[in-house]
Amino acid sequence: MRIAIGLFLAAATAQAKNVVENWDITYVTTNRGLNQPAKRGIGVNGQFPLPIVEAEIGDTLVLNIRNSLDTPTSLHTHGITQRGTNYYDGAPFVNECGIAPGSNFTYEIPPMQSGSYWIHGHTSLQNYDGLRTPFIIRDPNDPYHADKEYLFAVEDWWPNTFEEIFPLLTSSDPNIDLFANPPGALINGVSGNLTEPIAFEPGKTYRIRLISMMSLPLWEFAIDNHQLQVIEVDGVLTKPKTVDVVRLAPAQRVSVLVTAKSNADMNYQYHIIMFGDFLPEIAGVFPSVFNGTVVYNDQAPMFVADTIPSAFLDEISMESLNYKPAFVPDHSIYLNASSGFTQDGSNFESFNLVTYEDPLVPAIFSALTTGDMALNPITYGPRTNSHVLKYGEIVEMLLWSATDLPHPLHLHGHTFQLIERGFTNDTTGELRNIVPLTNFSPLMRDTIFVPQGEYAVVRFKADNPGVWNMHCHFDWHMGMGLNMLFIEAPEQMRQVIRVPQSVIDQCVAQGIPTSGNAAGNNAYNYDAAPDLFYLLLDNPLSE
Ligand SMILES: [Cu+2]
Repeated sequence: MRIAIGLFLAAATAQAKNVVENWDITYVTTNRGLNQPAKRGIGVNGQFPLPIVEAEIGDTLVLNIRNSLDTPTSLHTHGITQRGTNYYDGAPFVNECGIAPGSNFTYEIPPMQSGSYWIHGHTSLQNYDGLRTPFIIRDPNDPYHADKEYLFAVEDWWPNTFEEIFPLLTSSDPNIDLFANPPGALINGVSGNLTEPIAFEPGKTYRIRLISMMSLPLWEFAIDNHQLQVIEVDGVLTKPKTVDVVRLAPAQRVSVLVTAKSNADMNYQYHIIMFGDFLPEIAGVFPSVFNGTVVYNDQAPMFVADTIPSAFLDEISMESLNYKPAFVPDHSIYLNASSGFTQDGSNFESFNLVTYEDPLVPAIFSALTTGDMALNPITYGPRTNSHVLKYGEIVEMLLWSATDLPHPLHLHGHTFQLIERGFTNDTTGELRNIVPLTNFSPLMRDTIFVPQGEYAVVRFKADNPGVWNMHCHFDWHMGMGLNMLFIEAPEQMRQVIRVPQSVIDQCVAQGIPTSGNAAGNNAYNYDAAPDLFYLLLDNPLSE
């Protein structure tokens, strides 16, 4: 028995490898093959699309980055919990100082999870300008078998850069049309109009990975006359759930298994639809329908469907595969995601009317260097909306979206259990939808979509010492301040987090301090940190 275990470990060690990516992050001016003007996007090694990253569970991802932009950059491996490597989570002024222009930096990320993820820029919405790519980690012992895999990674591509659109987002001018230059869709990096056929053989099973790298729209995936069996949500395996259509909000991922027909008498269409109830209908743009072919037989006729299904996943009824009943909360946090306005009518987004701005000192350094003051949220500055968590406590977030905007909310470093959904105006609670509290394993994911006028209750265990962003994954909203921080177990952080010299060197190169509170001082003086300004729920300029 002892020998068998030894052999198993040796085999596992021998298989683990470094997956090395050498990326020179560069500007690329292009329209990505879409019918729109070219813009200055952000590519890798002078090219689009970016290389897709693939690994096996146990591998280490080594991302060798050269920053050839004229501004700092950083990369977030979305959904990877970064246990013990908080400094590689990629959020500037949270986990690191950003990679200085003209310099090199290496992220070394042991991916302990399998599943469907993505890697994207986290500095100044570089994601919006194209710095994003799928990241797939396979598990040779995956309980779900498929004969073959297909991937659909979908992103929107706007003809303006984030720097160009940002002043329009916050402007007090009511006549600005944010959709005057609407986006196109890219499927697997190329124009949605060039959908690739996929081949099915009778009787075989296919795993289709759906990865949303959208900045704003949602999208749906369906195959005519085929059912989709959901088996993975945001990297977490689920009990199989049969659906006709999968809808994804920005940053969400889903894997489905599809069993092919038993004969090759017909071919079928798959559909990818880019849309958003909160987006204006624009002829030829929203909603956008892209049809591709599922080929069984070149000679066979095409099946014609009457309708294309459209629906959210019923997440409340879904279960994670490993039995973990609903957590019992120790600490509940109400987070109202809402628009807010300044006295002059400028528009921001906020949690609880605090609109986020980077501290002067990255929060990881404040947590590691300020002693007992690290337990006081104000140490991280008045504009970071920091919540300090105790090691191991169960944290409940009540995510409230009472205003006219929906939000895909993403927590770094964790997956959370979905416990409850409902409507913010449901005073009697009749429409509350709550998971069973026993004999049920709530869905766990890292990005939850909260539609306008609705709320969600999620819970997670604070067992990953570090500083973690929680933000809206609509790039527009994150840029407008819908962002906050969890300072998770700062005392335990000091025992497990050893920030590499390469991270410190990037701060030194950019003159960014690596100790003290958000203002680089002791915790009782944060005058130099970005100051809180009060937002109003209603625009004072509108009648
Ligand atoms: Cu949002």
